[in-house]
Amino acid sequence: MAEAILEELAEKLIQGKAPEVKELTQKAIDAGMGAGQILDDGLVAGMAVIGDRFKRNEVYVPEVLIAARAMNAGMTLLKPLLQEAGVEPKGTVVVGTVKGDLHDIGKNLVCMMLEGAGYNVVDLGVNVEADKFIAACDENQAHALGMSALLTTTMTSMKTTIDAFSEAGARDKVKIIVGGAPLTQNFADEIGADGYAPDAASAVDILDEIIGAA
Ligand code: B12
Repeated sequence: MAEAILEELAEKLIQGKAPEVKELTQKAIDAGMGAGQILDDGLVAGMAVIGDRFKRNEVYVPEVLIAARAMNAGMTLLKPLLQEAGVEPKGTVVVGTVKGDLHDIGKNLVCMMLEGAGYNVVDLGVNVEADKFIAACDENQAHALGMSALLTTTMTSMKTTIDAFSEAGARDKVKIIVGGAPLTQNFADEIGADGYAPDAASAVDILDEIIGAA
């Protein structure tokens, strides 16, 4: 019975059906299932399928956004219960688009995927200066920082930011991952990032790997 509800919940999330996801989340809660179980075996399981399909180009940005909206519909019911139950997130990740860059569609997808995978995400928005990244990582005791850049002219802000972390003595406290259409693994290596991912679903994989939260 429990398994059937959670399977249906994952399936409706994959289909992007927000009202049904909300309804089934409530049904699972009413059936006495734990918030952590509903999250992991229902919502996160569904989002993982979307992530895999997105990686394989079987679904595109709109489908991911619609699935993320459905995920949020379930999360509004689960969040208070998760807090009450003290279910720990996998880790805290500060995310932002670097200074001079206003592109945020990819960054928002990364945030949604990370939240969907069980991370606590602090989204700083766009045009974020190095000092703001450093302060936010410190205030939130972040395990990781994710930086996004879509312009060849702003990719360099990533190196400036990583250098600023080193100068502030904060580089060892946080793992740094980078992404955005013009980036490559080579570039990430050159600027001293800990990880790079070409898409939002792989961002989860790389983060799980480098902070050991899989
Ligand atoms: C939409 C868009 C805009 C919108 C942005 C709206 C918004 N809210 O984001 C607007 C109109 C504002 C805009 C403005 C500009 N844009 Co523009 N824009 C685009 C466009 C068409 C799509 C970008 C996008 O959203 N892609 C979809 C997302 C899902 O993909 P993504 O961002 O790459 O993200 C994925 C991965 O890269 C990865 N990822 C992303 N971030 C991160 C972070 C981490 C940590 C990780 C792990 C992974 C990761 O995961 C994401 C999901 O899978 C691209 C062209 C293109 N086809 O890419 C041009 C493009 C990026 N823009 C370009 C330019 C030049 C500009 C402007 C300078 C234009 C102008 N002359 O004013 C301004 C710059 C404004 C500024 N200061 O930022 C150029 C950049 C060229 C270059 N080599 O630098 C492009 C490539 C267009 C072109 N062919 O010339 N733009």
